[in-house]
Amino acid sequence: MIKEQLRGQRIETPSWAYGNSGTRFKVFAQPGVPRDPYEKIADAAQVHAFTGIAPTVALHIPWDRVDDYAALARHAAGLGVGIGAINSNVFQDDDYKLGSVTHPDPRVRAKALAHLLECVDVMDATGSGTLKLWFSDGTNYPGQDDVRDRQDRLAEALAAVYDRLGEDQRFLLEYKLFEPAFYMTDLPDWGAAYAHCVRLGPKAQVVVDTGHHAPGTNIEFIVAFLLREGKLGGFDFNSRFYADDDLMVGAADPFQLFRIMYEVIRGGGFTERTAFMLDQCHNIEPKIAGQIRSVMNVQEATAKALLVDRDALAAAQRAGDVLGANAVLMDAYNTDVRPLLAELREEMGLAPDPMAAYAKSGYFERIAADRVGGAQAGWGA
Ligand code: LRH
Ligand code: MN
Repeated sequence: MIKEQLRGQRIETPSWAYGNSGTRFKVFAQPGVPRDPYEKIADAAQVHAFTGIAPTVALHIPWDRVDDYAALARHAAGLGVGIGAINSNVFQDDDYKLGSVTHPDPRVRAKALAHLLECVDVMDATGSGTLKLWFSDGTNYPGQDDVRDRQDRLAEALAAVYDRLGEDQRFLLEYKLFEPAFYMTDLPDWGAAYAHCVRLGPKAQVVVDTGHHAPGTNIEFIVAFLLREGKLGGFDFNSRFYADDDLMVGAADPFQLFRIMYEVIRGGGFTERTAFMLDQCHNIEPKIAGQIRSVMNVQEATAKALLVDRDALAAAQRAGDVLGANAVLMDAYNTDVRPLLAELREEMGLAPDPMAAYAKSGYFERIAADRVGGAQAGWGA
């Protein structure tokens, strides 16, 4: 039963994780980095080839802009993967210094909205059903702009995008506590995102980026709450020790990832309606191997969460047996699921250890040798 559920797991990798990334201090280039979306998708296909559970790749526009999106989708299909969420980008243009859809100047707001609508065109062209909207919009000093007016502008733009969505399309609204704004962010937390989505309708849901909360936030509570309301659209998985570090999911806090996946399963969210996406930057570590490790981290946390003895837990909870209930959860968390997953991979026709198999494949050496010249992909900032 658990193997069956794990076999159906679907994790989406982000095209930008295969490109160069860094911090304001330095972006370290790496050998073999893709030069275009076609090569990014080829790398994403490797992650699926060795894990068997990463069949889609998210795109970011304009980083992944091409002349023929249908051809890009066919290229992906030819490699055994599909195009997942389309990510908008209204955070890198000079015009967006004071905001994008919340900017005081209607000309800038119109420009930002036009980009969001262009991303829906990309969804149509690639067959993607999901638009992910993150806004860097915010202010750095009290009084810089009117909080209420900016919310009105944001709501107006979201309504226009909502109306443009097709029958089987939806958008996921992403909140973030701070950065790049350092006083007020227009979509700072799950409550603000949830309120906008409730007002808009069923095609608007919230995405939980695990790096976008204040330290100490109980993220699994947010997950349980949003699931209960039918407003959890998905995740941007990564991990952090301090801020939006975008490290490998489960690397900083594997226990938190387990608790999140337990609430997903308990809340009926372990379905294909929930977008389990990675949103990470491999600033110093090899990127494809980093993605494979990340997919495995989510898979391990999921397997442990599926092992929770729900009946024993419910009985202990009903009995007020605090230690007993906690022990049921910890027993699952402390279970080594690696042998189970190795067995599952063999039953799926895969190598039991994806990291070792990928290393032995020589793919990295090949792309490092082939991908010489041209401009390596990055955040283009
Ligand atoms: C913002 C964010 C958002 C993306 C970007 C790559 O911090 O999490 O999801 O657009 O990272
Ligand atoms: Mn994100």
